[in-house]
Order: sequence, then structure tokens, then C-alpha cells
Amino acid sequence: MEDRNLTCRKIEARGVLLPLNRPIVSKVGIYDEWPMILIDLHTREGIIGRSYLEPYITQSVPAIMSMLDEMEKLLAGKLLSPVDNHRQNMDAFHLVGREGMTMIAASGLDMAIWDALAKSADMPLAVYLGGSLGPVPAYNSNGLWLIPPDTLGAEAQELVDEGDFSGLKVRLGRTRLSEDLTALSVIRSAVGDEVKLMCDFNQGLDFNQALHLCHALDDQDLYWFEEPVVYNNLTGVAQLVKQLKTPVSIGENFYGPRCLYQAIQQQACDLVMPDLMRIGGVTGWLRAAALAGAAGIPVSTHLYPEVAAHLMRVTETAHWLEWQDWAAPILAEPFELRKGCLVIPEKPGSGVAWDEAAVKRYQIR
Ligand code: SMN
Ligand code: MG
Repeated sequence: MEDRNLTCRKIEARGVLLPLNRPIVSKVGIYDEWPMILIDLHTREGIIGRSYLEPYITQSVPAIMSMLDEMEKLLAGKLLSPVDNHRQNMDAFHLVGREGMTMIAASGLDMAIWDALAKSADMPLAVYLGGSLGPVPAYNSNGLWLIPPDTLGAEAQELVDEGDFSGLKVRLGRTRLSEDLTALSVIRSAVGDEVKLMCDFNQGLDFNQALHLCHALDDQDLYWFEEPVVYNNLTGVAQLVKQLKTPVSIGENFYGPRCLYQAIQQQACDLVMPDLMRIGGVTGWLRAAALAGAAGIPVSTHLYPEVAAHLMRVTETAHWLEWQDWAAPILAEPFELRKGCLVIPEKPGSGVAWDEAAVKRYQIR
């Protein structure tokens, strides 16, 4: 039998701070620049597995890099086995919590490990996981932040045109209901009634505000209501799910598949959208997707469109891919969009590789 085993030699992590075409103005924060941690997992066999993390908060970059250093000590010299490697990371840091930085660092490593394994099998990740290549339906999440409503019409049209998209994400939860209604009417006048509008409150409402605002917006033909309240208020979301006609989506803050399981058990989601940095990378995604599939709950992605596209090809109840181009400045070959779908490149692994000159330009650590 040919020896396809891979062994970890070292993990290289670099922090970059990237410019954003459209600043993020949301209830979870206002960001002009976007930090990323680029991970290169070098194997003794010469294959390099790559992934990136998007930790939102620039100040968190050194802390996550330090977790990666500790996890490198555990992994160096060991065989790459995502399941075993993930368990080892969880066991090692269990007593400071499996969530937060522990899960974020472990998730980044997990994505790099799967990339290396798929490369060593000379297959795109989707194919390595038992799926096939094909277009992945996406909505554009690159804009429509909490900016003055009169600027939203032109921006919505631009966002549709960026990839012939049939869905856009709109951020809502302004101080007054009338401002949100104006924002929606400006966007609708620009792009028409056929374009789906996914709306995100970014946890910005308390339960009573959410109850009021979501009822007031329930007849606006919105495609989903995302994260109306703080992410760990599953009881509150369950009440909203029961009362509203518009489907409620949560999941970008699920730390590991068990959180998704709890949300399903508590009927706190019509739709889910795990984030690869929090669900446990590819390994966590596969486990979470199986639970959602068994429960018949549609699964969308959150950030990480390149890796997420592969996973949508093997997700039983795959719904929508969230498209952002935020990694584009440092990617050697940003993925293509065609007719509102993300096109997975016919390359081994995830297809994530760095433009090294750009990495040097934006490197902060
Ligand atoms: C989001 C993502 C990244 C930064 C701010 C807000 C948002 C989303 O929750 O779902 O895209
Ligand atoms: Mg969101």
C-alpha cells in the first residue's frame, strides 16, 4: 500500500490587516480593516496545508497566534488525522474552555490539515470528501451595512452586478423602525422584488425589541431574520421562531456541533449557518451538517466562502453560500463567480493560496 501519511513539520502563522472595499458598519462592530491569520501547515512530506482565520478583532490576533504556537507543539511530528488532532487540541485546552480562542485556533488548524490531506490525494476538497465539483449558489454579503438609507439603492444594484446575484444580505436594526422600512424600500426599488433579501440584526436587539421589530417586518418578504438577539439566548430565539412567519436563522456563533444540536433541540432555528472558525473547521462542519441534515434544517455558510463552497457540495441540506470577497487582497487566485454561484477551482485541496507580495504589504505580525 502506498504510504500517503502526512506528518506535521511546523506551523507558520502570520497576521495581516486587509483593506475593505466597503467598511463594516454593524451592531457587532464597525471595522474599516479586516484582520486575518494565515496558516501554513508544513508537512515532512513537503505538502503545505493552508487556511485562514477571520477573527474580527485585530487585538485578538496575537492571542490566537499564541494558541496556534501551543497547538503546534502538540502536533509537531504527529500524523495528520483531523479527528485525532482535533480531539487532542480540545483535550489539551478543555480547562480554559472548548469555545473561544481554543476552538478558533483548532478550527484554523483543522482546515489546514484537510487542505493538506486533499492535496496529498491530488483531489479538490469536495471530491476528497466524497462529493463533486459544481456551482454553489451564493448571495452577496459584501455590503448594505447600517449606512444612510439613501445610499443603499445604488449599492444594492452594484452588489447584484458583482456576480449576477439573486440574493443580498441587508443589515437591519436601526434606531427607528421607519429607517429600516426606508432602507428596505430603497433597496427594493433598486433591485426589484425577485432578489432575495436576507436580513441580519447581528444580535443587536434585546428580546422585547426583537419581538416588536420582527413582527413589524414580518410582512416585508424578507428571506430570513438572522441573529435578532444575543447568540446564547436560545430561549428567546425559540419564541421568535414560534411566532414569526419569516424563517429565523442563527449559527455563526455556534461553538462546535453540540451548540447546533442544542439549538435544534430547543427549536431555536428554522435555518442554520455555522461559521468554520467556530464550528470546528471541516471536521466540526461535517458533524454539524449531519445533525442539521437529520433534522431537515437547511444549512447556509458564514464567511470562509472558499472552504465553505467545498463543504456545501457534501452538505445534505445545503442552502446558501455567503459570499464575501474580503480575503481577495491576499489570495493568489480569488475564486470566480458565475451566474450567482461560486465556482470551485479544479485544483487539489481547498484552492486557498497566498499572493506573497500582498501578504508582505499587509502583514502586521
Ligand atoms: C457579519 C460578518 C462579519 C462581520 C460583521 C457581520 C455578519 C454576517 O454577521 O453574517 O455576515
Ligand atoms: Mg450574521
